[in-house]
Amino acid sequence: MHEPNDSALLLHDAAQLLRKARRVAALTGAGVSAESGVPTFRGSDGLWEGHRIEEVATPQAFAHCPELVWRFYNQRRANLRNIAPNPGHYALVDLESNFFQNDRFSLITQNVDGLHRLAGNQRVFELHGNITRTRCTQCGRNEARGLEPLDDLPRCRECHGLLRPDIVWFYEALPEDVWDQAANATAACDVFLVIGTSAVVYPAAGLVSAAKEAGATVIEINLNRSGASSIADLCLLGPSGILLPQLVNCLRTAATS
Ligand code: BV8
Ligand code: ZN
Repeated sequence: MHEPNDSALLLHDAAQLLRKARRVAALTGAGVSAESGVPTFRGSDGLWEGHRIEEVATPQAFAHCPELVWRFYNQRRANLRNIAPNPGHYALVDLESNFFQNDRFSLITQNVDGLHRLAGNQRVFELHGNITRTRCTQCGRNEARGLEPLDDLPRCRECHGLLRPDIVWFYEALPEDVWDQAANATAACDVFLVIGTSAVVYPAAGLVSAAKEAGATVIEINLNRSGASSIADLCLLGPSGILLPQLVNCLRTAATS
């Protein structure tokens, strides 16, 4: 694994690897949205109103105090109304639209903010759900609600059951179809980008070693070292909103030279 000695050299190496790749998969975490102003989980020492995220984002917390959990999500929904994708998001759209068309680019995200689709990526697998959708705890009805303000305890328009965010909480299983598509994309890729994630939440973080075992080259982009760094073949340290556009520019230059 290269140490980050000369970022220009590392960018060049990473671009060469992408240039030779047929299929690319990218796993993103909260770090990709950080430069859009979305707080990360563990950067803010993982606390929200003094609660640990792992304590608020659970079915137990929702059963015990649904108001607290809805306050947590309604506040994040409100924050997202003033948030836009950043150059890192658009660089990933560039990769899918101009370099790896026809389903050869798979974007696997742990993020629930919807910014990858908002930026324009098409083939997006949201492992942990999406904060703009609600699900009825009574009839299971799944609704796209955008970022409209919701009640403190929102009710289903069909059966008046209590709604929950359509998000995978801790100790809940990931959506099977989404997981299968993400695992298949990981097994089929030549280059696996792991971007802006501490790689501590499973089973998502397990995709990094799965990619490696399937023979992919793993390239990490992160501000700091993470749980993926020891597996990565290349570690580009820096903000993804800067490094991703630089990487795509390098790839574009390499492709035209
Ligand atoms: C499950 C929705 C079983 C909520 C989320 C002990 C050991 C191993 C596993 C476990 C264990 N105990 C419990 C578990 C399982 C648990 C888990 O992994 N826990 C961890 C904490 C130990 N996992 C689960 O519970 C999963 N389910 O296992 O179910 C099961 C199976 C069958 C049937 C029933 C049950 C469910 C996990 C999903 C939880 N939901 N999100 C919400 O969002 O409100 S996880 C949450 O963490 C977010 O989705 C987030 O995306 C995810 C990971 O965090 P990151 O995205 O990585 O964010 P973080 O802040 O940590 O890091 C940011 C990174 O960005 C940093 O590295 C930073 O350096 C970098 N960065 C910052 N700025 C930038 C940057 N990089 C580049 N540029 C920048 N500008
Ligand atoms: Zn209902």
